[in-house]
Amino acid sequence: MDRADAAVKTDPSTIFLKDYTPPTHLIDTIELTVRLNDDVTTVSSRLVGRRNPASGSGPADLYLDGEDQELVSLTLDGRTLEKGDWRQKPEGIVVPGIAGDFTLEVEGRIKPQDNTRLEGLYKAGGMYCTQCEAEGFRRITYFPDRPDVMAVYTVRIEADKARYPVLLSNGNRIETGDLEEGRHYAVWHDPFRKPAYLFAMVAGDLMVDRDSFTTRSGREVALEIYVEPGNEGRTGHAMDSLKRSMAWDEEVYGFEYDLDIFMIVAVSSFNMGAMENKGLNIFNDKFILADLSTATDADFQRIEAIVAHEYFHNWTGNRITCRDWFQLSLKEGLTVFRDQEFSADTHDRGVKRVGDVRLLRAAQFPEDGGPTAHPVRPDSYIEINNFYTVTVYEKGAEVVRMIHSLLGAEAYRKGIDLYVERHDGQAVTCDDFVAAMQDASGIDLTRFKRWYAQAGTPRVSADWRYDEAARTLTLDLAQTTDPTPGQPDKQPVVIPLRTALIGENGQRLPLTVDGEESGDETVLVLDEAERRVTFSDVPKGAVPSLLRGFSAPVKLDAAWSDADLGFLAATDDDPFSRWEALQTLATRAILAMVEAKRAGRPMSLDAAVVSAVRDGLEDARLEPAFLAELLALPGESMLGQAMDVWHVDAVHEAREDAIWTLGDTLFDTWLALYDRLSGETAADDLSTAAMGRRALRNRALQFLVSSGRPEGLARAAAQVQAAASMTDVMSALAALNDTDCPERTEALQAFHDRWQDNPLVLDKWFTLEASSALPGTLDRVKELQSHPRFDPKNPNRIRALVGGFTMGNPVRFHASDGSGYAFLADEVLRIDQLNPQIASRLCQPLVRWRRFDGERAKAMTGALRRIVEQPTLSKDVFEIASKGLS
Ligand code: B3K
Ligand code: ZN
Repeated sequence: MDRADAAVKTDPSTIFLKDYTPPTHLIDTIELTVRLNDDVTTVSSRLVGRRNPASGSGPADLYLDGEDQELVSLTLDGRTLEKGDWRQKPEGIVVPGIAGDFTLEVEGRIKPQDNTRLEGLYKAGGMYCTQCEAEGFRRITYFPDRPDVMAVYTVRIEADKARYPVLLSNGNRIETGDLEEGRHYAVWHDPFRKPAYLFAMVAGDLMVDRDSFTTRSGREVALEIYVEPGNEGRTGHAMDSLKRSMAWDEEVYGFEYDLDIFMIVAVSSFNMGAMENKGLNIFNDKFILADLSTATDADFQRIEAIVAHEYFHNWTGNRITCRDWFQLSLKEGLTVFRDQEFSADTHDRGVKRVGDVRLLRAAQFPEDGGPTAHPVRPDSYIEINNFYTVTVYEKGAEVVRMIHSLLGAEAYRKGIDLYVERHDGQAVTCDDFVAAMQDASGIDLTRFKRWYAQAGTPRVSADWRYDEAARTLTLDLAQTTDPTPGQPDKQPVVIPLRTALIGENGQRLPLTVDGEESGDETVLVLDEAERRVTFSDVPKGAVPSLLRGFSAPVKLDAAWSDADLGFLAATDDDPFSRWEALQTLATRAILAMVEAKRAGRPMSLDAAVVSAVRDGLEDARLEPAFLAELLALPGESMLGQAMDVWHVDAVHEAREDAIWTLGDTLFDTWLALYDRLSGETAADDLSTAAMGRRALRNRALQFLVSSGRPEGLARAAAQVQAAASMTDVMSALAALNDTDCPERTEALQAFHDRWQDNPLVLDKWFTLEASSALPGTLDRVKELQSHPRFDPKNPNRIRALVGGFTMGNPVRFHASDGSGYAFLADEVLRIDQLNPQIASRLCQPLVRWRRFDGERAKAMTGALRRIVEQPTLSKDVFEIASKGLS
């Protein structure tokens, strides 16, 4: 797509990592006063700064970012600046010729009540709150809004006392008082230097849940969670998760909290999950509010993980931050790895790993293989908000995980200690992180760093030969990475492959690798295009178990026969590898069904899958939570990814048929399992074991319903009615959701009627309606856009209904008449006028058009073209849609 065709009014420019230069000036302190008013809010700031020695000496231009505000006055060292003393830029101003120390005072006016982008200071419901990452602070006041400018903040907030009794900002509250006309103020001081993106403030009429945590050095930290009235009593799980996160971070990383107070505020309109502002995290209320009647087990686990993630940023992100936004994975990849490990330690490690890999494959692999592919450390962007991606987060976490496995836990921890010793209080790069890991361990990570620079998912092939006479097994490994936009030639990366050999009796065998005894599990490092490894003294019948624990984010193509996979699915002691073996077997079988269907042949599920599932069901050693994962068939998009062209309808039908076969053939087993697990677990038991039993019982229910037999439907309908827990209600509704039957209609209606006053629970209903594979779903989605409880501006509502359809309903979204794509284009254009970040995220499914047949691809590119032709398009959507067409 030629940029000229796009007809955007502004020509958004690209920012490059190679153009980075240090800031000309540093800001040591900022005193900010925000006077909140219904019509116009005034913001005054007083910056004390100096010339940055790292950038040079003598007079230099001071650039201040600023957007969407009225600049009232500028005062430099006590002198009011006139028009000619500074220059206006499209997205900021320049004050020229500042040589030494200076004090700059800025007065401006903003209108948070009109801020629909939800960046900067905005109103959500009846409260004011902020979101400054990545570049929201410039929408509050003129400031060098870049993460390598770190200042000490003192913030005074003034507001009407009756309507906004609670006034919060980062750090410690140092003063409060009353003002005239029923107003009041609070002053907050944060002693830690921080970049502007970590600034936060809140004003509202809020309820608070208080608790405390004693750090290991004996300091008492006040913990406060603020919610809107009506939501009190639903913060217990978040508070408990917070305390456990604080203890885990001390124990595993030696990180102790550093202020006397830690606050969380839950807001109802928020662009993403949550934000780690220093001492004052702001959360999407979806990831705080939970109680037994409204939250599923998955909700409880997600809340715990996000609370932990944001808390963990206090050290990995806040104390040590990013030099520039290209380094985003420095804080995000590392912090995701940390939250994944926290959850693994808290629950079942194997199940957690399977879930993380599922997400990586479902979302990151397609990104890495499509037109918006970018490295973990991107080299350019148009709009940085588009780079809060699964690549930067989840692949970034895999990169840190590989460092952890190459170094071992002990050296990794030494690396973390060295990283903190060197860089506490600084804004640094991914190179600095890797250097600390390398220096602390003595392991050369030069080549490993290619993971940060090179986009694309490496493919690893593994082939082997057994020599019976010599008792050797020779393993040939090779890697390649397909070209990605801007990177036609790829180099080999460093791939740690955790490997074992499983003997005929299902046990791990002792390993001799290239003549060296290596225990019964080893990490083979593939850092060239090819590598040959010889295992000696190998008995006949041994099967290699490769990429155990998913030790690298690669696509593995290994020469397993179906019989090998069946064997590993029944015996491998590595949970990921065992799960993977059954997934691979099932994928092969379902793809064979797709082929048969497309060739007009009868299709049926390979008996090997049925017997692998039966073996799993009969294996008494397996934890229920793991068994529930093992028995889940690969999703439609995973199957689509395994094909050159994703034949949406054939994949849907083949998968449905496979589930029906398993439901029907093993009906009595599912029924016995379901009935045995019923009544075994109290609905209010939130232990990991109880969650696992519920997951397995609901897996059985899914197969029972899919069999189409009346006993299955009856059990699902009864489970909805019993409404023992939200997990059981939602699982039963999901099991019924693709079947056109009175049980479904009645159950959905009853759910709606019961929960229509609870927006977060009603979102679950919107998503169920939007993700049903039944025909007519798109019309239903359009109808629900006029539902009285559907707020078309609220990100959670949009994600539930529109996202539920476009991301959660492949067969209807990809309808061959293009209706789903046209609907999405309309929505992207509508939402872009209000909230570009949400619009840009929503647009993503359209850029994957190369994966589909000609007719669909044409309709998808047509929709993208209609989007880029919109003259007032945001940078956010422009970047995604235009890259999607390129
Ligand atoms: N750091 C925030 C994400 C900010 C997104 C800005 N578009 C939450 C997190 O990753 O912890
Ligand atoms: Zn984060």
